[in-house]
Amino acid sequence: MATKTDPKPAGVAAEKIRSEGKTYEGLSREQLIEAYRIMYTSRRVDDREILLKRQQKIFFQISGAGHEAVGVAAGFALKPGYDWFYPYYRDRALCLTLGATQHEMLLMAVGAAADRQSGGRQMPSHWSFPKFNVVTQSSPTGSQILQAVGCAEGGRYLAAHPQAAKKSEGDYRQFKEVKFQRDEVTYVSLGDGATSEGEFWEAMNTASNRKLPVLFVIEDNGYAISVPVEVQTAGGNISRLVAGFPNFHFEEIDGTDPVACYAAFVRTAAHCRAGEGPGFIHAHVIRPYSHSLSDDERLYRPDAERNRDAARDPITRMQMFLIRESILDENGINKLEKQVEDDLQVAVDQALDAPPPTPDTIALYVYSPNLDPTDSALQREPASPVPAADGKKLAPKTMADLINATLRDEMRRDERIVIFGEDVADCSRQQYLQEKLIKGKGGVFKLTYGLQNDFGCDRVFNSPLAEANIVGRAVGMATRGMKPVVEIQFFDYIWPAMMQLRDELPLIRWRSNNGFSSPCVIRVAIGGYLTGGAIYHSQCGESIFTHTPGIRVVFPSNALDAAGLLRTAIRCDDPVLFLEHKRLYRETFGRAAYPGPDYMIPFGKAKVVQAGTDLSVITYGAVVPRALQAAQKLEREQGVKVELIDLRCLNPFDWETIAASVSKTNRAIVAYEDTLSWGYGAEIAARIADQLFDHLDAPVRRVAAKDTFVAYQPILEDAILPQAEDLLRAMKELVEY
Ligand SMILES: Cc1ncc(C[n+]2csc(CCOP(=O)(O)OP(=O)(O)O)c2C)c(N)n1
Ligand SMILES: [Mg+2]
Repeated sequence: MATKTDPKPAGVAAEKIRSEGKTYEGLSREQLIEAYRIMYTSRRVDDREILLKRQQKIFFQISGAGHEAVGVAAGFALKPGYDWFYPYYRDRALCLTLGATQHEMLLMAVGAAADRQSGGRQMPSHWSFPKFNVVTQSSPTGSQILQAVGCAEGGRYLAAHPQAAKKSEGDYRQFKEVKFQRDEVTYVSLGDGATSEGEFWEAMNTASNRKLPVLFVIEDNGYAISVPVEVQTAGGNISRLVAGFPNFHFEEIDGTDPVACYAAFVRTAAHCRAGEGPGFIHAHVIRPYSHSLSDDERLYRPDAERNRDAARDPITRMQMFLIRESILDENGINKLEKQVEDDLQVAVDQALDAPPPTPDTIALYVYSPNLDPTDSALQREPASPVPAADGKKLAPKTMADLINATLRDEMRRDERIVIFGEDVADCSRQQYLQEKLIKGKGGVFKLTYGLQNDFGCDRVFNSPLAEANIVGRAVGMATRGMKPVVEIQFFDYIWPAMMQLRDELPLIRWRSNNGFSSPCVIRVAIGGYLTGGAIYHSQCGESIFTHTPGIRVVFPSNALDAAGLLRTAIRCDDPVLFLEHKRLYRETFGRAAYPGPDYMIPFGKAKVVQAGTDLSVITYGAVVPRALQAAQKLEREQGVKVELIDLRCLNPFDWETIAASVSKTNRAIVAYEDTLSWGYGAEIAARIADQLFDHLDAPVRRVAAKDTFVAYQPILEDAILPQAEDLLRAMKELVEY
């Protein structure tokens, strides 16, 4: 093991005196004993969990065996509750060093009600300790890395805008304690296998480019389940591949040697804290216990290879080191281990006695328990339009104008808001703006135009062309209490962010038992009817997101609703997917004067666009004006009165308004722009059939797109998407049924 000492003085007595004060890369003898105690505890918790799993007293086990030394070293070099941590599942020793207890770990393993990390929702070793800034972890390999980047950016932003951290009444800020340190570091660790995930490279790119204080730790045990590192990583060594990223401090170390690891962490953390950029520690470790209890590595690793690993076991190496350095003798080691065993037994007994959660807790924390965005009290009337200088009323504005105005007013009101995405800035090369050489862009649809100019480039900036990067960073920032309002340029390109949108963003609160939350806003340009938008600029697909618990989904059809709902989205304590129909951005339909900086519409409240008695049409988005056109024609031609309902918000949706309407008209059409089968309307139709069956005089009909993608040629596009004529035909059929 690496030690840094003065040359040995002559004579035993002299050596004894010297060795009392001797340190090992700055670690005292007491710290080394403590390191061993934690490493040994970590290993023994794994051993006990394995036993408990075999006895079917717990339901899953994954160990940190072989990774203890690097974890303890990181925990010694960094500061719990000051720095931030995104540890992966093998970081048991790190968490113990930061202050977590074996008791808390075992409560998670049995899935106890008292498991504060997740309330019995997550597998063991999915760490979450708010008091130490250990942020809730999930199972997808690599999804934590971009969040760590966002977390580091959040810290840096807050250091530059300290007043933004202040609590404020009346919106999400009331419920979030925001803390930051000027020289904080964000630790994120992952395995050699996880470095193959695209999100790893996206995170490295942004951390490097923005010189962020992120400390990447690769715990390289040579395998990802059964796949060896040379298959995973070109050339077999990740350090060689990443060496070209600027601004990094790199270390490649023996991760089974806590002293060498500690020294590397101290050097790397100093680089990060000084604002020089990110750090990268590549630690070679071992994996003595197979991947998990579901894996038997003897199927793909011969004994000789496994024995070579065993010879580097950090627990035995550390034991031998302590004895060799006369820090502990055999007796001392035995005493320490006995104490660990005794403490562990108490923790195991307590965990086995701990009652499980009751099933009535399952819906807790899917959404914020503090702020209900459906509360009718949020509703505000539009401010009366300010008369223009010439006394005339202000000209009605488009949906695009009002979204832009709402963003501007909210940014003025709440300094925690940052906006980023592809092309959203006015101009990344600031000096062009300052010298007034250019006008600025502000988004491909110009929705964010002028915001960088008004609020500066640390609040409005371009991201790389990488959607997971946008959402993952937003999740990390929002976890810190920031309010990122990010943009996905086209719904058709939301899919690279799907891991973040499905497995991370909506789950942060529920899986951490309300320990963390991530209420950001994802604005997305969506939809077709563009004449030439074709397959990749016309998609809908909202039902994929309404199918995901934990994320609110909003889809306005007009300018006023867009303004009111966007404001609610921004002030909300839940994550929101805000879908903006491209065709409606500048449509004449639904223009309005700006309703002022307080205008809000609660979520889950539909709007009755026109009242009627003969048939209910339930729809949203760009189908609203088409349905209105059809309904007006039907009334002119046949005197049929259609009740047209614009849902406005898809999750939650306004079942009460639907039920009241269908109970009155006894006939229902659900119309939507997405493909017919498995679309959003299928759920509404099923609920009507299920709960309003006795009121129905006709089958529930759906009008939607054909089950294809949207084609380029306008004749095909028209045939694929639902048109006013399709709606009219269905309305006629249903009233005549
Ligand atoms: C996105 C994703 N794909 C697959 C898995 C299944 N899986 C869990 S761990 C693992 C291997 C991880 O290997 P590595 O990153 O080297 O970490 P190690 O387990 O070796 O410490 C795989 C494939 C997963 N959890 N997430
Ligand atoms: Mg591995």
